[in-house]
Amino acid sequence: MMKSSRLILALDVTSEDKALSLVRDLEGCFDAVKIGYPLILSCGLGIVGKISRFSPVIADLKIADIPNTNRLICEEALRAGVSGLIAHAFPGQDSLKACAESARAYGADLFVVTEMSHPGAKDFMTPLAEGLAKAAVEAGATGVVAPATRPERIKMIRSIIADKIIISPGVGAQGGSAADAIKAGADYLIVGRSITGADNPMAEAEKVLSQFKASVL
Ligand code: OMP
Repeated sequence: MMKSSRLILALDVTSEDKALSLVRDLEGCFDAVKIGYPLILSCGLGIVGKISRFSPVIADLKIADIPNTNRLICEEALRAGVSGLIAHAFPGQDSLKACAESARAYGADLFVVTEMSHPGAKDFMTPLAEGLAKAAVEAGATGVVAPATRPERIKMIRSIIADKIIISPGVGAQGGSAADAIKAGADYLIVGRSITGADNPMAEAEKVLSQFKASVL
């Protein structure tokens, strides 16, 4: 993934036409498209090839199983053409290593969830986030997913993962600020509904991009 716009578009829509028209209309505004269960379950894995004509695709399958099942899931997504995967670390180092090895074999990126961005993450994930971030480093992941809704947690996670990449969801619809997430150490922002659900998605994407530029100057 090239760091140019530093925006990852979260394509949580369930219509292929809508997904492809957003990708086409917003081409150039983002560095990657993140797709997950909503789009893959509604359209099938073939959607990966169609989107990757325009952009690298990250499969957000939040992979969280035993090592063998993890490997099988990763390989299906990688064979379909994704260039990045998102996995959970809580099943343990062996499960995470299976994802890391599969990603490496295809020259793809692996991002590991640390603390999630929604309020309920505090129920179980907050006390575990440090260990999950360390597991990501140990597994040789490309980077982690950390919450734009809690910039102070991005800062804490950055102190553990050094120069690994932080991709950060929670800006816009979940209330997080792009500028605060970047200042705290996020490398990329993952933004979905505030752009994909806007009357003018391009204007909304440009708004996020300008906040990005302003905070890195
Ligand atoms: P919006 O809230 O619509 O901008 O979308 C955020 C995207 O990031 C969705 O696709 C979520 O599934 C995803 N996400 C989070 O919102 N919080 C997390 O902690 C982790 C993710 C993720 O792994 O991408």
